[in-house]
Amino acid sequence: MAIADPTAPTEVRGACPHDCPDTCAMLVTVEGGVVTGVRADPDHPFTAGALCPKVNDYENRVNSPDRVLHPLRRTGPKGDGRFERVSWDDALDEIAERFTAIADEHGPEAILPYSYLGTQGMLNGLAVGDPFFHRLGATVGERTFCDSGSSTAYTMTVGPTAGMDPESFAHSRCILLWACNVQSTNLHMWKFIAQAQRDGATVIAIDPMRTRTARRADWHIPIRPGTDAALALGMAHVIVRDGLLDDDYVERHTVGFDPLRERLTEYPPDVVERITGVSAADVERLARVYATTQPAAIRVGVAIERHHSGGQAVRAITALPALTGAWRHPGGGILQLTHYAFPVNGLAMSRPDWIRPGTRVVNQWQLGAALTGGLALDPPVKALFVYNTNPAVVVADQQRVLEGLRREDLFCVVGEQFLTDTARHADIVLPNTTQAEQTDLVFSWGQMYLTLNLPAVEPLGEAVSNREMFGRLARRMGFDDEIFAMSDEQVIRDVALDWSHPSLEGISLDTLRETGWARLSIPPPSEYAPHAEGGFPTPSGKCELYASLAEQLGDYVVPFFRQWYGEEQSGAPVDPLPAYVAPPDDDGAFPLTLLTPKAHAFLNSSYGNMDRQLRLMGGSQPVILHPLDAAERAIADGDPVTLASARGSMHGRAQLSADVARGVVVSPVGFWIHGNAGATVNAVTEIGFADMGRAPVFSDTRVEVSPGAPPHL
Ligand SMILES: Nc1nc2c(c(=O)[nH]1)N[C@H]1C(S)=C(S)[C@@H](COP(=O)(O)OP(=O)(O)OC[C@H]3O[C@@H](n4cnc5c(=O)[nH]c(N)nc54)[C@H](O)[C@@H]3O)O[C@H]1N2
Ligand SMILES: Nc1nc2c(c(=O)[nH]1)N[C@H]1C(S)=C(S)[C@@H](COP(=O)(O)OP(=O)(O)OC[C@H]3O[C@@H](n4cnc5c(=O)[nH]c(N)nc54)[C@H](O)[C@@H]3O)O[C@H]1N2
Ligand code: SF4
Ligand SMILES: [Mo]
Repeated sequence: MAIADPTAPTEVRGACPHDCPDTCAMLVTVEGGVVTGVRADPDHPFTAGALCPKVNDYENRVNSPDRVLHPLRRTGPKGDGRFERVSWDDALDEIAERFTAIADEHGPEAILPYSYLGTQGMLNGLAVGDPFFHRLGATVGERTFCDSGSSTAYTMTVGPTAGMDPESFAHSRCILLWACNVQSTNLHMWKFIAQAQRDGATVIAIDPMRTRTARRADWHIPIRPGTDAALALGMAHVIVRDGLLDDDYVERHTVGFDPLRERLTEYPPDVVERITGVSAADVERLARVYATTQPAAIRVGVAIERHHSGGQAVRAITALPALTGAWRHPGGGILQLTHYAFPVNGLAMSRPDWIRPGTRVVNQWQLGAALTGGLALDPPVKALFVYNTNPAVVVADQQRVLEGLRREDLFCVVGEQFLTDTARHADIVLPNTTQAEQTDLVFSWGQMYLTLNLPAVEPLGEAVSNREMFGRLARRMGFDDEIFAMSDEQVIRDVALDWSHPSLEGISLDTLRETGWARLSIPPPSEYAPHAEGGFPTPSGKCELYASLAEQLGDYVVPFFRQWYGEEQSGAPVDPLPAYVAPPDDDGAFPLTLLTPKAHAFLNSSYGNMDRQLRLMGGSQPVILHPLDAAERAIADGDPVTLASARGSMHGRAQLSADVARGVVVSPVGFWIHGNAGATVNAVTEIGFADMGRAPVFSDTRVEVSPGAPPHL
C-alpha cells in the first residue's frame, strides 16, 4: 500500500489497534517520514471528540526509545533482560532448527502457540498465527481470557446477535451500566449516554466501586461482587409478581417462561438483599424503574463474567429485556458485543480445517500449570511462541508462569513491540510494527463501523507486522500455502470478510481508502431495533429463558473464542435456567474480596511502561481499600502494604477511599512486574474457571491486606 509522502506534513487515516470496544478512527500526522501526532477523526460519529488518555500520544509509543526494533537473542539468564542483536536470517534459522528438532524428538504438539489481542485488526490480530501453527501440527491454544463466559451465556440466551447499537443509547430513557466502567473502558460511548441523560433518562451504575462512571450516574448501586445473578433474578421476580411483564412479547418471542417463573420464586427481594447487599427496597425500585421506563437499555461489561456465577449472571441479565419487551424500541435491549454484526471470514483466516485430527487443546489461562507439569502434558511443552499478549502480567498463577518462563529447557520466542516482562524471558525476540507502520482492517466489538488502517510511515528498524513475521516463518519452514504469500491488500479483498454480506453493501476496500471507515449497512441508530419482532438467532428463533444449548452442550466455549470458528465443545453440565451459585467457601483467613479492574491509563498491560500513562496511574501499583477496613489494619494512606491470598502475594501502595465498598479491595491490572518488586495482581488472583465458557474467576479472590512489604521482597 502507498506510503505517505515523507517530506510534506500530512495526515494518514488509521484505526486504533487496541482490544477496546471503541475502535477509534485515528488521524496520524506524519512529518518528514516520522509520526508526530495523532487525533480522533472529528467526522466519525462514534470516535468524535478526543482519543483516550492511553492513546492520545501514540506517537510516543511508535517512536519510543524502548521499542524492540531488531531480532534479539538472549545472552543472560532468563528474565534478566540481556540480549544481543541478530539478523532476521539468524533468528529465523534458529527458530526453524529448534522447532524442527523439538517436533522430531517430541512431536509437534510439544510446541505451544500463545496469543491474544495485542492488536485487534483482522490481518494482524487473533487469527494471524493460526494457519502457521496448524500447518506445524502444534498444540491448539484455547483463548478464553476475555468475554468467553459472557458470550457463551449471552448466545445461549439470544444467539450471536450484535444486540443494541451503542449509538441508539441516545434514545434510551433508562440505562443500566452493569459492571461496566464506561468512562475508562468504553469512553466514546459516554456521549450517547450523556445525551440520553440530558434528555431526561435515568442512568444507573451497578458496580461494587463508585467508579468515575458511577459518579456520573443518577443512581449508583454498590453490589457485593459476584452476586449479580441474584440481583437480576430478584428484578425478574418483582417484574413477574407486580404484573410488569410484556405478556405479548414473552408469549411470542421467548421459550421457557414457565420454568423460569418457577425458578424466580426462589429470589424474593429479602433473599436477594442477603446475597447481594442491595436492600430489598432498592431491588424493588430498580425492577420498577427498569420495567416501566421505556426504552430501557443495558450495557453489560466484560467484568461480570469473572466469578463462579458469572455466566448465569449474564443469562439472567440478558433475559430482562425480553421479559419487559424493551427490545421493541430503538434504544431498548442489551449491548454485549457488537462484533457479530461484522461478517468476518474466520474460517479462511484461521484455517481450523488444517488442525490435525486429535490435536490437543491447552487453555491459555493455564499457562503456569502447562509449563510446570501441572497439567501432566505428554509431550511436555518444549517450545512456546508468544505474540500479541503478555502472559507474565495478564494471566493468573503469575509465579508459576514465571517459573515456567524461566525453564532453561523451554525454547521461547516472543514477537513484541517492547521488552515486556514476558519478552525478557525469551530466547529470541522478534520485532513487530505498531499500527502506524502497518496495514490492517479493524472490526469492532463495541460499535458498528469498519475501519481501514493505512501505514503512515515505513516500519522502524527491522520491525515487521505479525503477518509478515508468520509469512517469513512459514517460508523458512517450507510451507507454501497461498495465504502465507498473499499481500495485505489481497487478504482484505479476498479473505478477511464476506464482502457479499448485506451489512457490507456499498463498502469495499476502494471506498474505505476514500473514507477511512464506514458504518455497516444497517438502519440508523434512531431506527435500529433488531429484535422488535423477535427473530433471535437461537435454535428456537426465540429468546431462550430456558436454554436448549445449555441442555445439549453444557458448559461450552463459543467458536469465536476456541479457534476463530472451530467446533463448539461440550463440557460440564450447566443449569439451563439462570441461577445464583455462591463461590466455594473459604476458611475465613482472607476476609476481603479483591477486584483487579482495568487501569484508566493502560490498555491491559500495554502502556504500563510508558512514563506519562504510568504517572497518570500514580506511578506504582495502588491497593485501594475502604478507610474503615484500613483503620482496622493500622494502614494509612500511602503506606506500603502486602496484598496476600491463598495463591500468593504482592507489594503495593495503600490508597484509602470510601469509593470502594467495605470488604472489597481494588487493585488494577496492568502494572509491570519489573519495577514492582517481582509480582503484580495476578500473583494473588484466584485460578480456575467460571461456570461457562472457561472464563477465568479472578474476581472471586479472597485476600488480606497488611502493612509493610512482604518478607520475600
Ligand atoms: N482504560 C482501559 N480500557 C479498556 C481496557 C483497559 O485495560 N484499560 N481493556 C479493554 C478490555 S480487554 C476489556 S475486556 C474491557 C473491559 O471493560 P469493563 O468490563 O468495563 O472493565 P473492568 O474494569 O474489568 O470492569 C468494569 C467494572 O466492573 C466492576 N465489577 C467487578 N466485579 C463486578 C461484579 O461482580 N459485579 C458488578 N456489578 N460489577 C463488577 C468493577 O468494579 C469495574 O468498575 O475494557 C477494555 N477497555
Ligand atoms: N487480574 C486480571 N487479569 C486480566 C484481566 C483483568 O481485568 N484482571 N483482564 C483479562 C482480559 S479481559 C484480557 S483481554 C487480557 C489481556 O491481555 P493481553 O492481550 O495480553 O493484553 P496486553 O497486556 O495489553 O498485551 C498485549 C501485548 O501485545 C503487544 N502487541 C501489540 N501489538 C502487537 C503486534 O502487532 N504484534 C505483537 N507481536 N505484539 C503486539 C503489546 O506490546 C502488549 O505487550 O488480560 C486478562 N487478564
Ligand atoms: S484504546 Fe479505545 S478509546 Fe483509546 S483510542 Fe483506542 S479505541 Fe479509542
Ligand atoms: Mo478483555
